[in-house]
Amino acid sequence: MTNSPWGRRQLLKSAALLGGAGALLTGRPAAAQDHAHHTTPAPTPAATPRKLPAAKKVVAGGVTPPRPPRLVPGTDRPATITLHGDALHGGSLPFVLKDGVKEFHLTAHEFEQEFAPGFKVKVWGYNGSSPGPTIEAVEGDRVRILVTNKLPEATSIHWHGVLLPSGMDGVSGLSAPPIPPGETWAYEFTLRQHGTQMYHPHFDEMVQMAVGMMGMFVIHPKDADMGRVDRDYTMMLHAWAIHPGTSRPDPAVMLEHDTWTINGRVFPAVEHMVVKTGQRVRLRIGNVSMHEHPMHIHGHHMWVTGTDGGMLPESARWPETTIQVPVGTTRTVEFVADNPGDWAFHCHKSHHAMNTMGHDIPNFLGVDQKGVAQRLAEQLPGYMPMGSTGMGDMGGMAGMMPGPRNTPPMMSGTGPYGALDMGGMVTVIKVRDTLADDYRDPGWYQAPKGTLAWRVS
Ligand SMILES: [Cu+2]
Repeated sequence: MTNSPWGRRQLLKSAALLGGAGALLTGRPAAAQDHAHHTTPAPTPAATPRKLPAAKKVVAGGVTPPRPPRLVPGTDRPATITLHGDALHGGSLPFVLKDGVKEFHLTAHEFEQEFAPGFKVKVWGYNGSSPGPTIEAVEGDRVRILVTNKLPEATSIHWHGVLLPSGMDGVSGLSAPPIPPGETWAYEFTLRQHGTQMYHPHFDEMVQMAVGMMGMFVIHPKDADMGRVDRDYTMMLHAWAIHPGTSRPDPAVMLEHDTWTINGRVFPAVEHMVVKTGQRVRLRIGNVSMHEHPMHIHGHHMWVTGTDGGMLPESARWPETTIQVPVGTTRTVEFVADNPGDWAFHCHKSHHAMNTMGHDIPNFLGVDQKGVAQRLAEQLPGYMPMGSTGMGDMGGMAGMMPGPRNTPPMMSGTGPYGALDMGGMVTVIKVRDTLADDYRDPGWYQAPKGTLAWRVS
């Protein structure tokens, strides 16, 4: 524990306040004490239900599976690809057609999800995934969504931004009763809009969303020519408080989150987006976390084409390189991938582009701390201070040294040119002139001669 940034923070606090290892001996991270603004206890493990969908495994050794083109059933429109979604349906929830109604089935339950290989988190989600599978349909469809509750408490689903009858809106106690544990309820409505929407509980939402219950709801326009793109991606951003050494998100934390995910994974385990040069690409980004996320694209300009309030008229679209995704909204952007290469796509809050750390570690930047470190190390074996020249080395060091159990290194990506010094809410857009038909991961970009930065002296 002492070698992690968390450990450093704890040790410093302990040394200052408790004269030693007091806080360590309690076994409870100080942040849990600092930020317990609310008294709601962490959810208790669900009673073991008999049959649950298996949790999806993080794709090990190569985070990006092939994503061959797939069509929205009954149309010639490219279906959306939900990052880390299953291979067969691209992360969209399969349905059965019953008397003209598309019937979907979501099961809310607890399971373990690997945010990165070896970093296992006990989440609540749907059908073995957090965020749950994307509900993908077409404007004009009548949909019925069966929701089975296998959680230890009641739940409901609110269809965020979907225009529907009041009784289907899923606000427990206001629209309809909540769904008790063990029961299955149905929501049914006709989609009279198109756009990028979401779903999430509206029962004990502070706890249920904090531990992972959410999903995307993509509605394609009835007009097949409207807003056509070549590649369509869907992702949800989320903020978690998973105290180092633990595996259960702490819903009582209001703002000091420590784990930042794109579709329930942290960089470098976040799926990359693989596109062909010249393609028009759509990114649908949802956020029901407690923080806004300014998502930044490299190498391209993107146009904001929609929100959860609908598609923007062309005259109202504007170009950005960073799109703010506020809390409780979706943002849809498009860009033409006209620049081959490996391009970062990440939250521009630099604390969100890294993995676990305490945010109030003392600032030692520029301080000669050799003497201090030595004296502290005498009292606290294993003590290691924050770098005097920055924290760039820490990812590598934290990656090599044993940290708290079940805690990813702070910044741990490795690229073709070495350490990436990033984690959290980061992924890569790979633009290539040629790709295999199934859009399998082409590997790292080879910079053509004369296009790579070089050492001068
Ligand atoms: Cu962010």
